Amino acid sequence: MSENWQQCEQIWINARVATMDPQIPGPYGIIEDAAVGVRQGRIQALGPMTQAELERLPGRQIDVQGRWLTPGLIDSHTHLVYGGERSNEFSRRLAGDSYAAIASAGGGILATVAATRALSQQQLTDLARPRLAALCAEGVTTVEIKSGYGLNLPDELKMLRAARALGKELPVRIRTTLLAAHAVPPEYRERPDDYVSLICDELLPQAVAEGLAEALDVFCETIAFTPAQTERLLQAAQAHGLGIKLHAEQLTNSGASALGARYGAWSVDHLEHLDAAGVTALKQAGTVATLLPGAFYFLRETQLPPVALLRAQQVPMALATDLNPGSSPLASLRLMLNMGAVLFGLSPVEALTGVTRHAARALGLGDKLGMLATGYQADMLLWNFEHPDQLTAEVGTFAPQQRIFNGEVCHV
Ligand code: DI6
Ligand code: FE
Repeated sequence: MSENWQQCEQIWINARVATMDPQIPGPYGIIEDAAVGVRQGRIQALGPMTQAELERLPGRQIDVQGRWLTPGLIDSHTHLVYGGERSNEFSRRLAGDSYAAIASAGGGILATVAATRALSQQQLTDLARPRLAALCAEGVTTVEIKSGYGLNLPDELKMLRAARALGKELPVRIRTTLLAAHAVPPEYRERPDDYVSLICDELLPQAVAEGLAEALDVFCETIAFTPAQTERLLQAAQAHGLGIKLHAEQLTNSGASALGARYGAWSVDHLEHLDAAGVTALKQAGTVATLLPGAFYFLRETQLPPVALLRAQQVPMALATDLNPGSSPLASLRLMLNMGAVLFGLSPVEALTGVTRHAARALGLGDKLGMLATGYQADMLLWNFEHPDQLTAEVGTFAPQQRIFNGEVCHV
């Protein structure tokens, strides 16, 4: 028995482990009859184990009797801190209006900006808590939350603080992204470049100084920021050592993905209008392509992201909820697995990889999260399904039996 096992504080035994580790052959990187040992919140040892070895194991043991362990799920793209709601726009779109037309008429993101500015940090946290709890109940252990409904210094920082506060209340890892460049605020309607300067010169440095964001994101789109404005923002992010994410090619093709790739973006997201040149740029840079089927579905988009091209070029694909009040008010990552398969043609293995290993990479956390392997964080889920394909095939039929966060079994 190796020293690694001797040092474990707690060991899950008799498990079937879908490690998601690409070094383990076969779909899902499955290890049968396995044990997973944890020490100080991390996986200390993992592997198949015979009955004789089991008898000599130290530490506290949890016998899971042949049930499955997977990595905790990661929602790598959300806007789940916001005020108000936009069901009126839903009704307008059902009657034929487009998302872009509603946005251009002062609705859309700006409607949520007004509602968000009117609330306190505590009120925003209180409103966001049930959305986050819904994700957690399905097995999510890491969530990225963006700002982007404040669009000025105090309100953007208020959003980031509200998001960070949630991570202190619930057993979930929160990563925050500054999306001050989500829309041009009404005060700057006639001079958007001045708003970009405000972000580069004040907002971004302040968020970094207070340690409130790991990454910067920009909505690069005809109704938001131009590629030139986006590039200025990416330069500022790079100068401050932030990770880079982009909302790219959602409504039109602007070449934002290739731009993001040039700046070493962790991910570019949406991508319905991504072209072949963009796919090649992502491949060369190792940037993750994040697909958001909830927004595609909810906006009744018909242009599909180029999944076959992404697959052929082996670009890592992540899946996320994009949880937000306008284009994806859908607090279910499990639903996204199903939609990723049914709407976009991902296989169940690709879908689960998109909310584990590739999602971790989309957050710059690919060396710590997203698979079960020695040295990785012990964020794990215990399930009693028959086969991991069920995670993608079914919605709402079963929940994790244990949710393990940093090696601790929790009750959320
Ligand atoms: N694209 C989206 O789908 C969300 N943000 C973005 O840039 C929508 C945000 C909203 O409508 O409130
Ligand atoms: Fe988004």
